[in-house]
Amino acid sequence: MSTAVHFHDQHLDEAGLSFRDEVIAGLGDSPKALSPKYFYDERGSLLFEAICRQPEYYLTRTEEGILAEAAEEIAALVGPESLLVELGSGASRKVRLLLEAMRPSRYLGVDISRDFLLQSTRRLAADYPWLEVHAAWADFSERLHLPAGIEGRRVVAFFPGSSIGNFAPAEAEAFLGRLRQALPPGSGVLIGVDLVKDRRLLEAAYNDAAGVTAAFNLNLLERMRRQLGASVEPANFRHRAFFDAAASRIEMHLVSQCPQTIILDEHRFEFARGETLHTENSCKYSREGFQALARRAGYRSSAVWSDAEGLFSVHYLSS
Ligand code: AVI
Repeated sequence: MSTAVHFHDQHLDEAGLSFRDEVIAGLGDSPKALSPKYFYDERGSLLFEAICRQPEYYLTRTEEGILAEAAEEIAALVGPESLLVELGSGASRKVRLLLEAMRPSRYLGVDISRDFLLQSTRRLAADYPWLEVHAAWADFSERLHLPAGIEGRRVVAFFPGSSIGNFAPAEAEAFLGRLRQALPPGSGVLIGVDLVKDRRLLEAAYNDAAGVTAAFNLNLLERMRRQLGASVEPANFRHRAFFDAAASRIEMHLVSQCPQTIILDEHRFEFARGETLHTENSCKYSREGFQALARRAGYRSSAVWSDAEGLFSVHYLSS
């Protein structure tokens, strides 16, 4: 097998609104809001990797621990000769645990951040010469389809990191339903889901002492300046993240520190002092709550794994 990556360009901007259009729509809205998918330009993807290494951000290391322990069991559930599709592949180390245990014949990484996707899939191709590696540059939250010609005998979609939590529950259900339809019958979904827990632990995870999550949040404004030429002063905003227990979610905002205006071409967006731009929701579930959501999306919950402290869960859903 060659170490080349088969690249599938799924023409991101055709799939939905472009960053510019969404900034104009989101900053013009009341309250102001923007999709968290725009965090992930190259700098944002690197900052996210750094978040995953912060001591307060328990999600990554806990999920890795669960996967390391359950890898053989997962491999047995999935069976050999499969296609492993990783949604939001980033620079993930987690998938390596699965690759080594499952030994799928093909791997497809799907990510919104093109350069990051290419670098990480090239590394996989170099490290696993027996694996046929594909990369699809795509916004899978908008449109899901397997690139032509790479269907495997069995498909397993791996959606780690509790990224499902960045959808509202109704959207998560709709997304899982679309995923089920995009995969051949008999496919499975292996999905990491963060569990609801003590507010202090949750809030610490999104307010790390080193300020990496703050930099990640503020990078959205820097990206507007870099990529769109917007006139915006990130230093005039502050990161805020808190747990809303009623909605069972962490909310992230950028809080305007003074009255100010963001200018993008002919558009002007006024911010009052204290007004926020809502940048992310990160929903937290109980095991049973997530199983019920998956059932509504048409899946059978075949297995759930968790850590000893009950911080995080990994579900295997069968379609
Ligand atoms: C990618 N996603 C699951 C992360 C989360 O925890 O919601 C993104 C993140 N936002 C702030 N910290 C990490």
